[in-house]
Amino acid sequence: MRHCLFLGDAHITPDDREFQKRLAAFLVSLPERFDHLFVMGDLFEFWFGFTGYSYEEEYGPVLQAFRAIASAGVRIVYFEGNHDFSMGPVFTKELGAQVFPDAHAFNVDGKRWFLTHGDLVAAEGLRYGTYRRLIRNPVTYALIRALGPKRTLKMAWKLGAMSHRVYHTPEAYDARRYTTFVKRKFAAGFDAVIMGHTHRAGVITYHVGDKKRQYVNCGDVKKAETYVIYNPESGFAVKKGLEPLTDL
Ligand SMILES: [Mn+2]
Repeated sequence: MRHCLFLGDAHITPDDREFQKRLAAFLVSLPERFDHLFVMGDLFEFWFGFTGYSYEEEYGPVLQAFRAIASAGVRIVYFEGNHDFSMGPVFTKELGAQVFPDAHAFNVDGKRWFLTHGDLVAAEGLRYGTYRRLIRNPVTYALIRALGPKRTLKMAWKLGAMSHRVYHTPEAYDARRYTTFVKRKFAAGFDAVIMGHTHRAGVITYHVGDKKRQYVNCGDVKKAETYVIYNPESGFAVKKGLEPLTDL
């Protein structure tokens, strides 16, 4: 893993044709420049992976770009959010993506990274945890599968609105909760904690003893057009603007 790009929280809807095309044009400029694309969750306003349903109608431009970069050798790593869950065969089979429903740790250039969407950080001790358990359980998944894509998608926009009410509370973005969480991860030996969900991009460096630790958030790739890059020489950096990349 050498050159990585992190993005998320676009909450793309089928109506977002212009943004989807803009993001697609940006994504297809990644091969040769980045070998890993980390989607940090909530890229889509709603995604549930059904076998035999590919979301072409809803998210065609973005999916075509994913296909192009996957076949050009970019490894896609997807951390599910609170709007996109059970990514399913489009991601795991067709795009060959690594999909993580919750959190995962990677060793990169001798450092330990902890990655997760971030909704559970805000959820600790809140009604949000209950909401998440309600959505993310085998019974709900079975019900969604039984409903099928057409009926589920009709309902999804209502569920999305519910999720926004539950998640987008002041507590949900309370920076102190994130600070407490990342410090706990630093104490556990992680060098970097990488998340999304707050829609606030940043690379914050902490000095823990003689070690440098970092909290990285990729922010909102749609409204703020922010994302984060990593390379072994200069580390993490926030970038802004979705013009296709031209420099190497
Ligand atoms: Mn989220």
